[in-house]
Formats: sequence, C-alpha cells, structure tokens
Amino acid sequence: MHLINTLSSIFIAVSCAVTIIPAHTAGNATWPYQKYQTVNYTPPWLKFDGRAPAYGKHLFIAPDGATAFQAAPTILNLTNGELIWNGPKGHAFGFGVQQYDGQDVLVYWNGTSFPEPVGRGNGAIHVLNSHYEEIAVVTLAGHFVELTPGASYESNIDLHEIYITADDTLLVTANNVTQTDLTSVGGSEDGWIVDCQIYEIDIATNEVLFSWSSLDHLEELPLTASLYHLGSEGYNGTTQSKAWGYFHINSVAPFQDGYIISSRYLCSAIAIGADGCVKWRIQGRDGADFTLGNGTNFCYQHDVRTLPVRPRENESFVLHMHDNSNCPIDNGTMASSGLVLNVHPATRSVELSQRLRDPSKPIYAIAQGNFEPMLEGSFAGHGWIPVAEEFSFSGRRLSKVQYGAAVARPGGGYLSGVRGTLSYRAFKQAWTGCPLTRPDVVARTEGNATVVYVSWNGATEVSGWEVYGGMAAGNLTHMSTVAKTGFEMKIRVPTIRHVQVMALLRPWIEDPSADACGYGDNVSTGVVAVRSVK
Ligand SMILES: *[C@@H]1O[C@H](CO)[C@@H](O)[C@H](O)[C@H]1NC(C)=O
Ligand SMILES: *[C@@H]1O[C@H](CO)[C@@H](O)[C@H](O)[C@H]1NC(C)=O
Ligand SMILES: *[C@@H]1O[C@H](CO)[C@@H](O)[C@H](O)[C@H]1NC(C)=O
Ligand SMILES: *[C@@H]1O[C@H](CO)[C@@H](O)[C@H](O)[C@H]1NC(C)=O
Ligand SMILES: *[C@@H]1O[C@H](CO)[C@@H](O)[C@H](O)[C@H]1NC(C)=O
Ligand SMILES: *[C@@H]1O[C@H](CO)[C@@H](O)[C@H](O)[C@H]1NC(C)=O
Ligand SMILES: *[C@@H]1O[C@H](CO)[C@@H](O)[C@H](O)[C@H]1NC(C)=O
Ligand SMILES: *[C@@H]1O[C@H](CO)[C@@H](O)[C@H](O)[C@H]1NC(C)=O
Ligand SMILES: *[C@@H]1O[C@H](CO)[C@@H](O)[C@H](O)[C@H]1NC(C)=O
Ligand SMILES: *[C@@H]1O[C@H](CO)[C@@H](O)[C@H](O)[C@H]1NC(C)=O
Ligand SMILES: CC(=O)N[C@H]1CO[C@H](CO)[C@@H](O)[C@@H]1O
Repeated sequence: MHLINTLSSIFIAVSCAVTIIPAHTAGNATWPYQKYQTVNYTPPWLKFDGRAPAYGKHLFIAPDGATAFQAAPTILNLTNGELIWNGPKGHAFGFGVQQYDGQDVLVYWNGTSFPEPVGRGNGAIHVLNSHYEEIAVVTLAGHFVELTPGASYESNIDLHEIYITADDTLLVTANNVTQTDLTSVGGSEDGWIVDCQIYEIDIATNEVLFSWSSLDHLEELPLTASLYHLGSEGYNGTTQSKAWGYFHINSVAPFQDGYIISSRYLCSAIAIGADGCVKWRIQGRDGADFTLGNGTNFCYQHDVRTLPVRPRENESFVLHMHDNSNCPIDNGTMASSGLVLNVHPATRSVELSQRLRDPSKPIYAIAQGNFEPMLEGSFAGHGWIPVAEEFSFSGRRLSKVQYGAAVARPGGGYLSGVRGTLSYRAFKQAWTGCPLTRPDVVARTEGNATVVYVSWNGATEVSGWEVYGGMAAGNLTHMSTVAKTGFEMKIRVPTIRHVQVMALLRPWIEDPSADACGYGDNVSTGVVAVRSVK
C-alpha cells in the first residue's frame, strides 16, 4: 500500500464495486449473493457473527445442494467477505488446500453425486497448482455396481475423502453395490448391500497401491454392529435399488503403518494395518475395543484423523472428528461439535480432551462436516448446515460465518432442514494464488466521466491498480492509482475512449524486491475500448 502517496491523479473516485443481491429478489436466491461487472460469478454473501483474526488465511467452501445459488469451489476473504477465487461451476466436494510434490495445491472432487439419504458419489479428484492449472486428475476405473441397474461411471471415487499423504499418494473412499448373506440382521441369504472401500492411489501414475473392502472384514466389523438397521429409510436389501448402506464410510487418513477410517453407521473409528487387517475399533457409544471416558461419546461422525498422523504402535495419540450425533435416524439429539479425544492404545482407553461447540447457539447438522485443528485454535465446517465456526484454544467460539440459508433454532443456533445449501467441508487456510490469465476490465462512459471496473480472479498478490487512459489506443497516460480493497474495484476517471489497467503487486515477504508469484513485472490488461452508456 505504498503507492497512493506518489500519485499525480487528476480526479479519482474509488470504491469496491461488489453489489450484494438480497435474497429472493431474483426469485430463486434463498440467500444474498455477490455480483460483479467484470465477471459472471455469483458467490454467496458472508454473514459474520464475531470475527477472528484471519492471519492471512481465507475461507474455502464449495456451496452445493438444492438451493445453492452458485455451486462452485470458492475462496472468500475472512476479513471483509470479498471473493478471492471463483472456480469452475459444478460440484467441488472437499475443496481446500493440500500439499503435493512440495507445493501447495487446490483439490476437489467433481462427479455425479447422489443426495441424502444415499449421500455418496462417483467422480474424480482434481488437483490445481498455484496458477490454477490442473496438474492431476485422479480417477478410479473398474466394475462398480450402483443402485440403478446398468449405471456405470468413468471414475468411481466417492465424494467423501481427499487425503494427499506425505508420499504424494491419495487416499479416497469408494462404494460398490453387491450381494451378501444378511440373515444375521434378518435379511435374506443373498441380500443387496453397499460394500465400503478405501483406495491408496499414486497421484503421478494413477496406479492403485492399496485397496480395502468392508465386506472382507465382517468378523471384526459385523453387520449387526450397524446402527442404521436393515430397512432404515427403506433400504431393506431386497432389491439392487434398495441395497443397504450399513457402513457408510466417510473418511480415511494415514495412521501408524496403515489407515484410520470413519464408519458413520458403525459410529466407529477403525484402525487398519498395512496388511488390511482390522487392528481395533472405537465405537462412540459402547467403546467396542476401548473403554470410553466421561464425555467422549460420538456417533454418525465425519472427518476422523489423528495427531500425530502416524503415532508409534501403543503410543498415545489425539483422535479428532466432526461429531454429528444428530442424524436422520437420531434427529434432534445432540448438537454438532468438534471433538478432540486422547486415545491410549496401551490401556485401550479414551479420554475427553475438548468438545468444541457454542452451547448458546448449537448447530444440529444431520450430515457432513469437518473439524480442523489449526495453529491458532480450531475450525469446524458444519456440512449440511451452511455455517462454519472458529474456536480458540480454550474452546471459546470466536467467529461464525454463514454462507447460505439455514433453519433457525428457537432459542439460538440452527436445526437441519430439508435439502438446502451445504458445503461438505469448509476450511480456513492460507493460499497464494497466481493466475496466468489477465485481469478483467470493463469501462463505460457515464455522463462526464468514465467508470472503470477491474478484477483478477484468484490473484492474492495484488495490492493496487494503476489506470491508464486516453482518446487514442496508442496514447494512454496515467490517470489513477488505487489501493485494492475488494475483489472488483470501481474507479472513476475523466472521459476517455481507451483504458488499460495494471495490477500492482505486493512485495514478497521472503524477498521484498520480488513478488510471491514470480511475475517479475506488474501485470496489465490489454487496451480496452470504453463503452458508452446514456
Ligand atoms: C434464477 O432465476 C433467474 C431468472 O429467473 C435465472 O436466469 C437464473 O438462471 C436462475 N438461477 C438459478 C441458480 O437457478
Ligand atoms: C462390485 O460388486 C460386483 C458384484 O458383486 C462385483 O462383480 C464387482 O467386482 C465389485 N466391484 C468392486 C470394485 O469391488
Ligand atoms: C422392502 O422394501 C420394499 C419397498 O421399497 C417393499 O416393497 C418390500 O416389501 C420390503 N421388503 C421387506 C422384506 O421388508
Ligand atoms: C462428566 O463430565 C461432566 C461434564 O462434562 C461432569 O458434569 C460430570 O461430573 C462428569 N462425571 C464424572 C463421573 O466425572
Ligand atoms: C503393544 O502392546 C501390546 C499389548 O500390551 C504388546 O503385545 C505389543 O508388544 C506392544 N507393541 C509394541 C510395539 O510395543
Ligand atoms: C430433523 O428434525 C427437524 C425438526 O426437529 C426437522 O425439521 C427435519 O426435517 C428433520 N430432518 C430429517 C432429515 O429428518
Ligand atoms: C461531472 O458531473 C457531475 C454531475 O453529474 C459533477 O458533480 C462533477 O463536478 C462533474 N465533474 C467534472 C470534473 O466536471
Ligand atoms: C482480505 O481483506 C483484507 C481487509 O480488507 C485485506 O487487507 C487483504 O489484503 C485481503 N486479502 C486478499 C488476499 O485479498
Ligand atoms: C496524447 O494525449 C495527451 C493527453 O492525454 C495529449 O496531450 C497529447 O497531445 C496526445 N499525443 C498525441 C500524439 O496524440
Ligand atoms: C510494481 O508495483 C510495485 C509496488 O507494488 C512497484 O514498487 C513497482 O515499481 C512496480 N513495477 C512496475 C514495473 O511498475
Ligand atoms: C471443475 C470441473 O471439473 N467441473 C465440472 C464438474 O462436473 C460438471 C458436470 O458434472 C461439469 O459441468 C463441471 O465443469
């Protein structure tokens, strides 16, 4: 912001140009959205309740569902609610920053999703570098059977998990409809069921390195352990289209020499060895192989991970998750929370470390969600309910950000309603975005002035804009320099016929003589002819 004082501008009027379109004005917007002159993006308006320091981090969401006005991977500024990057429109489950090949990358799942109560999908994982170039698309081919007879998909990665390991492999889940003996739960000998699978895939080659199937482990993970009893929501296993989703896998992460997975309907965190054997199971209500301490109960949970990621055998570790005990088969029971447990494998015991929720404004999410420990506290996305919360280390709710319509709970907080707007996961993360596109500029004559609008989708390193203009395309002079305060800036200059805009870049913290993107020079748009309006 060191540029403003060196100006020789004639007259300037600057503002951040976003228009907030209120809910319902377009007939189909259930929540206000942002609208621009330069680009056709309509990300949600953010409503804040308390605001934690951003520490240079941003909000990563992928609004989706029946009422999301725009479904797209979206990065928004947690300080001022402004858009930072609007990705390609479509499903983008699990959108956020991970590390691959030594660099920060954006990841998301795209494909065909089957809404609740099925709550699964078949698709591929997209990996983008800091230039927003797709550097990998990880797929899973194979003979997968679906609820709809004859249906098949090019790639069968489920929408629930994207975990890039330190070895640059990808952990994902998948589902396969098949038949098995359901007599233990009152079904037939060849009933239809959903087999839950995990895959470890080498990102560079797309080669499957490891696979695991829940139905291969019925001795340790029996059908009778499912809390989603045969016939729940009509899935009674009598036909292919009513295959019973007894397990519902929704996360996989590295653990010890193998993996830790989350089964929503076994209400369990399950440790799996490198050989695929089940080491143990922690069930959130009766403990299964562990003794549960006071306040450690969980069920129907999402996003199960450990710290450290790979503890030694028998070493105590932290297990954390998004606990949504409140689900369609147990609705209205327990508010969602970020849950942090201390697990002691040597004594097979579990203790409560922290349960993070705002008791005065509880959120009852029936599905989805994530929970992320951060350097400065922790962050929870509530999935089905379009709200994310940040907590301090001591567990105080610091901020709440809402990005879609939600059902208000009498007395405060939110209840799950019917299909609305969701973001399967939500993250607060740092990101340096260096688009290879040019900034977008439009300019119009309005009365005695020209109004210039400029934005640059995904560019995090812009500190300001320089505007050049003139009556002839080949004779442009400096007209204005402004600090960037929002995604799209509106700058009024005297009447001109041609305009060019240059992005001024922030000095890179590691080398103030350069910029973090390595552009080398500040980046300009082409010369744009000014349109006239009456
Ligand atoms: C909302 O309605 C407008 C006008 O009827 C229509 O052009 C637009 O496509 C609709 N948008 C969505 C997201 O349905
Ligand atoms: C899915 O189930 C079908 C039917 O049992 C089986 O033929 C197929 O191999 C399974 N696919 C996978 C990927 O497990
Ligand atoms: C299973 O559900 C179907 C409807 O989806 C119903 O017609 C059938 O009678 C049910 N079978 C049993 C054994 O419950
Ligand atoms: C269990 O924890 C609750 C608070 O979470 C506390 O009120 C209660 O006294 C505890 N019970 C025992 C037996 O420690
Ligand atoms: C872990 O504990 C079990 C049971 O106490 C013991 O048999 C095993 O040797 C221990 N493993 C290691 C690596 O210490
Ligand atoms: C959960 O309960 C709320 C009311 O408590 C209701 O509005 C909602 O429809 C229920 N959701 C489901 C999926 O049953
Ligand atoms: C441009 O017109 C507005 C009124 O439309 C007036 O207030 C303003 O002073 C004019 N500016 C210049 C530079 O003539
Ligand atoms: C986010 O907004 C704050 C406050 O306006 C601003 O200082 C910061 O530069 C913005 N970040 C980005 C990446 O635009
Ligand atoms: C270039 O534009 C400036 C004012 O914007 C004008 O004074 C100058 O005469 C122009 N030069 C040419 C070669 O047209
Ligand atoms: C680019 O912008 C920086 C300020 O952010 C400025 O110091 C530098 O001189 C500019 N470079 C060019 C080529 O205009
Ligand atoms: C980014 C991306 O791949 N988006 C695609 C997701 O899938 C839909 C259709 O299924 C496409 O329209 C999007 O372009």
